[in-house]
Amino acid sequence: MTEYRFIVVNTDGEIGFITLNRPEVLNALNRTMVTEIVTAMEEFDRNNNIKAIVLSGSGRAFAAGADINEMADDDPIRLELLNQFHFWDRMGAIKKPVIGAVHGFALGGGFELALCCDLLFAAENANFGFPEISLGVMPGAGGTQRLTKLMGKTKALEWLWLGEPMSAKEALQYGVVNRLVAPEVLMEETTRFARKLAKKAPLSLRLIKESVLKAVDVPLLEGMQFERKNFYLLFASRDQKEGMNAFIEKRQANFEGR
Ligand code: DAK
Repeated sequence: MTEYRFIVVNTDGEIGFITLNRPEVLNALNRTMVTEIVTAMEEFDRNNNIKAIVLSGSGRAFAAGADINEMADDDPIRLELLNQFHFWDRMGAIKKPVIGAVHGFALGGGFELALCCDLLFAAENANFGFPEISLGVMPGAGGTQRLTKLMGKTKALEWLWLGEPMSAKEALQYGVVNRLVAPEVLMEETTRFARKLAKKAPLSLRLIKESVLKAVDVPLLEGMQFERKNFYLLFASRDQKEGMNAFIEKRQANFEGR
């Protein structure tokens, strides 16, 4: 496995865990850390033994945003040449389920990182927000787009303009997170859910994710056509035969992801 400086990567059965690990700066995302997160996600995505990925933060936060010290002197040409957005795009292209387990602050780039996850479990003490406006900038790694698609224009504008934090309860109310749990059981509950997913037919998980992400971007008819192709494709899998035969034979299906 690759050696990492700012994240901890480990596995437990079929679940891959990525933990942001700069607790002394509330897991502020420096460039190396973002590269490491993507590298670890892609390694898990390629690993046939891993069925789902859980992303979390160590210490008292998920992540308090991009590292302000690192970007304070940036200029547009340097940003263009660094092409850091490329890494964020790669996060959005992970095929396996990615579940974020958020506690404490998820601000700015930290919130954008959470929004790259497919599902979010939040501790009751989680705190989401886009404080970029107080720094004289705005979200640039998908925040204005992903938040708007989740909660609608008017609420998203309120949060992005004010830059104030959103409580975990509000995040649940507006469909930003899936579940709210007590901080002490956040990892346990998230892992339990990930294990449930790990038992499902892997190709179905993958093509459902692809189809749902498509729905966010395209008109209904185009999305339906895309869905249909994926539906046909699953009938070419051994798992479709296994799943249906198992039902008929009244036994548990044994999925292989093929
Ligand atoms: N960057 C660097 N250091 C940070 C940090 C951050 N974002 N957030 C916290 N820290 C550091 C603090 O400086 C402090 O360090 P020391 O003073 O101990 O050395 C340590 O973490 C503990 O923080 P505090 O002492 O401030 O803790 P408090 O509980 O009092 O306050 C806080 C917690 C989260 C309210 C506060 O730390 C805070 O306001 N942090 C900044 C939050 C913020 O503005 N985040 C948004 C940053 S803008 C991009 C992609 C994405 C982005 C940019 C570019 N490209 C692909 C190019 C995203 C931009 C952003 O996220």
